[in-house]
Amino acid sequence: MTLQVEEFRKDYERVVKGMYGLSVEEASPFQLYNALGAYVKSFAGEHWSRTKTEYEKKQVKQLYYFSMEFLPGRMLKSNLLNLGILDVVREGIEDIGLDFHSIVQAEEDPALGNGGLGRLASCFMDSIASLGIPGSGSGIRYRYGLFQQRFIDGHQVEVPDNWLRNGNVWEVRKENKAVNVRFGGQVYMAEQKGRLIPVYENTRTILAVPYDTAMIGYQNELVNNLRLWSAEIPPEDYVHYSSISAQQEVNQLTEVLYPDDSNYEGRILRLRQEYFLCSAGIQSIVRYYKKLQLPLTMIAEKVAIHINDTHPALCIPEFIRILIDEEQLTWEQAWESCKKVMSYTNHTIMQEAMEKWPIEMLKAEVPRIYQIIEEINRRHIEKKLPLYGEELTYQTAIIREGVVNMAHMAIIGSHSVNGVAQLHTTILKNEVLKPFYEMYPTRFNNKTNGITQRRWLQLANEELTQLIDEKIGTAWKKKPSELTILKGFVNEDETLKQLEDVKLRNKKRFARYVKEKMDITIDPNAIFDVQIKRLHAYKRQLLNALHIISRYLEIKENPNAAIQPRVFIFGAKAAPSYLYAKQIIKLINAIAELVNNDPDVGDKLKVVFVENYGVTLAELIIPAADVSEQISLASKEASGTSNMKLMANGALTVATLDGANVEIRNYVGEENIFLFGLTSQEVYEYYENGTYSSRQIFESNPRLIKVLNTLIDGTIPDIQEEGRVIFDSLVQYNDEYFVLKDFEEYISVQREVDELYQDKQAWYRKSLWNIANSGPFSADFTIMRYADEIWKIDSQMPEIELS
Ligand code: T68
Repeated sequence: MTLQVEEFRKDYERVVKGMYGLSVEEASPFQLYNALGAYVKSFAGEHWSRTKTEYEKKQVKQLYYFSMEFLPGRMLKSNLLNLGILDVVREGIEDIGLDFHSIVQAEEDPALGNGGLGRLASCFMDSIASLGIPGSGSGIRYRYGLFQQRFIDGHQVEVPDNWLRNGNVWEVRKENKAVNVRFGGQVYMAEQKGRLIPVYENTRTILAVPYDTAMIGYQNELVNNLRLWSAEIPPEDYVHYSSISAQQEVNQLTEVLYPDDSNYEGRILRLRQEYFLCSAGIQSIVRYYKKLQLPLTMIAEKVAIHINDTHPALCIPEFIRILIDEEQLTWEQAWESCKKVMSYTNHTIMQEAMEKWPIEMLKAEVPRIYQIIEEINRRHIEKKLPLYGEELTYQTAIIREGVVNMAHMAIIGSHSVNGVAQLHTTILKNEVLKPFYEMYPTRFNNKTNGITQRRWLQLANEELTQLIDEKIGTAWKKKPSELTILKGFVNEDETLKQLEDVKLRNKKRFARYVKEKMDITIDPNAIFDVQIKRLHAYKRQLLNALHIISRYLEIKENPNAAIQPRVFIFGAKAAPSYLYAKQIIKLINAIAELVNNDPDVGDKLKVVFVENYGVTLAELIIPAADVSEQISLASKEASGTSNMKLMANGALTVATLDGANVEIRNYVGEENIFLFGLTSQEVYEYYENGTYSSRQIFESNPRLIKVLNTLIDGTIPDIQEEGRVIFDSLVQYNDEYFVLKDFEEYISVQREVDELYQDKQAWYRKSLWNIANSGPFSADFTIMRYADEIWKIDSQMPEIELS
């Protein structure tokens, strides 16, 4: 479909008038946005309906990606881009005399996720549609997204994110596709026609209503679906919900997203949310499959279900429940299908993030599901005991010490377990999930994460995109491996200069934002040094902060020394209950207060901690970054994905050999990345021999003494409590994440960064080299591998060829 500017203008003016009874001149930016959204949705509607019909007619195998979190970001521009009408629409809007940018900004950014895991799910949705893979997402339509972050006196304060206040133009409520989900009560087995069937008593039924959103493929006329479920009182059941408290219970279910990242909170409401998603999703899958009129024992030929971390792992017992209780399959039939259908991605090795539900809680909330889990566990033990002996078998038990281990269930009930970067997968095999690797070596595989260049390059960095197009043509947009052609330009001075100009303009754009929002003036000629990710001790924002303090002290000691100016940019939310992370936020804000207002410092050093970091801010910050901070303690960051986004936008990485940093190093070569710090092997050696002494390091390093003392001697304002806690965590409590151990090397590698930046040509040569090597981190590649190796699903686009 080709759209002409004139035609668009007429249509659009009609839509605005139809929706609001206003001319485009009279409509507000939000109304203009909403009307444009409605227009885009109807534009895609044709493809959406055709895709669905085709899938059904051809009976293609389909993927269902279950995730408790999706972070799609604003959808307007991305949908326009993927429909191939971005330029026409922008031109049409501007012809009318409207401001396209303000229309785009009127959209809420749906924060239905915490961080990397949720954003990965959305990058995957974009790639799945763009590669023509039949697949949909299953998640929860949280009434409130992740809290909005405000700083008051440098402290994080959380404000509810009422993102649906003005409605959501992209979603379609599908009341006719609603299903019932049962909670609580008692269940016992009774014989009926020679079969045992469950009889339920005193259960509560909640209606799960799906809201569908089009996932539009990149210029391929294919539209998949993201289905988010919302909890409601079943209309026929109002008598059971006459009390306010019963009504509240339903409303609460899909009210808020849990704000904990890489941490497990064993709360009943979270368990209910997880089961709600799994039950609603699996019921709707089985209902669809039955429409195809194929035997249920063949379901694995048409259905693949992916479990994004263990949060939706109850898909496994729910799938079994439906097949045996409702569809009368035998246990063996259900179990064999289950393993073939299910696959699971692990996103963390952090013990505190591993989901383990108390038995009593599962029994009370989902009694039938608990029975099924017990049976899975019983059969597992019975089968493996004679083969592997007591110790190993016991280590792999699903139920142990009063809790149900969700990762164990996810591995046992599926055919594939993958980590998200090579190093992470290796650690899973050799350390964290070792007993399982011995038992099921072929189930383990690696799928290094990826990002969609469509959002993170084409949309976020239009100028860089244009420059790349000028140099190598546009084929890279469908075939990201072609970015390597840019390697041929690293010795072309003109290209390097153009790259520098693009970066400078992006930095100016961000500087304007900082001036306007925070009233801080930053110099676009300084190095923009960026660390953007959730605040977590293992990610070591603290190490970054200590480096800033060290620079500050140097400037104070010698105010006239020549020093390369740098702006340190942070974006990070802390889980509301994670006190230590919040204390680090306060510390960084206090450092900002100190250095930004010290006349001795001037432009040499600035600290900018942006409020409310999320997808939208990432789109502004990433194109403006010179340095990408990827400094987690080696072994702890499963993959990281901001590392990939920043690299693709030409930032140079300061990194430990952790997560996907290792693979970035392998592609760009050691001389094009700033490496420092312990390796994961060294970290494990320390764990084994227990010889780490942070106090020793502290006491023998005069710089560290000076730097750490500022936390407790009043140099940094207003951090009496936080400063002491952080100081003690490093010196007194032996520095769990080896911050002090890596400090000196970090400082020295940062000096190399300063030196290199003196030579702009050398800097941008490396920058271009990084961009040229970012193709392999396309989520399109990642998804191709998932589809080929795990889901066994073909693309509907025969011409698709990526490498
Ligand atoms: C992240 N995990 C990993 N978890 O930390 C990161 N956790 O290394 C990786 O790149 C990314 O996943 C994608 O694989 C998370 O983001 C969570 O957000 C989370 C949410 C709830 C509970 C536990």
